[in-house]
Amino acid sequence: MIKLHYHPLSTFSRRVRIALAEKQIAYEAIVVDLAQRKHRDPAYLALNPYGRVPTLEENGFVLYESTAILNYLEATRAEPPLVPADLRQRALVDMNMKLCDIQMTRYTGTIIFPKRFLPKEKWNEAAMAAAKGEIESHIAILERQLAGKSYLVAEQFTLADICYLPFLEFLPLMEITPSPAVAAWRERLLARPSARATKPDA
Ligand SMILES: N[C@@H](CCC(=O)N[C@@H](CS)C(=O)NCC(=O)O)C(=O)O
Repeated sequence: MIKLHYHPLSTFSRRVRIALAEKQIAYEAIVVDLAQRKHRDPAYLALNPYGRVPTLEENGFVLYESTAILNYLEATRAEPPLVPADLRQRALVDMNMKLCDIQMTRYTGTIIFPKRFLPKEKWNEAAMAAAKGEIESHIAILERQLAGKSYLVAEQFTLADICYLPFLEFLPLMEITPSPAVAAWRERLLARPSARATKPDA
């Protein structure tokens, strides 16, 4: 059985939990208490030397990095499919997964982490404003991409949408008002049962 080391407030862990829910895969959920710095314990670092969540284990096989885990779940449990059958469309899913990390999540942490977990005195407001600008530029590109479409690729809910979903949750916290197509896409994604079941408390 799959074991997932995760934290309930972790955005990257949520990607994997959503995929597991979409595919109705039973798994053992193991909370890594980040507040207690359990991700820095030698036992956890032996599993994942980067000390981050999520980490997946299956019969001695260990995998970290949420996008690699999503691809592994898709490769080993194809139903229901979270990538299109067409190879070019599938390549577009990969491209969008990568762009999510280099154009979006690279910047969201600068805003979301302090706002969720640090007192205001510790916020780096200049860095947060710069990050917000980067995210808004990316969202302007997504707006054009999503115009007249329900999902990022192939009119199908895919791993690319899953990658964005936990971060779209926090657009209000980041004080980013999404443009119409992005707003509709966000609502569509957040309404999924897998998203509702994994919504963080804070
Ligand atoms: N690129 C990683 C990012 C994972 C990540 O940054 N997880 C955060 C929680 S959302 C974490 O474990 N932070 C603890 C730390 O970096 O010390 C992935 O996609 O899995």
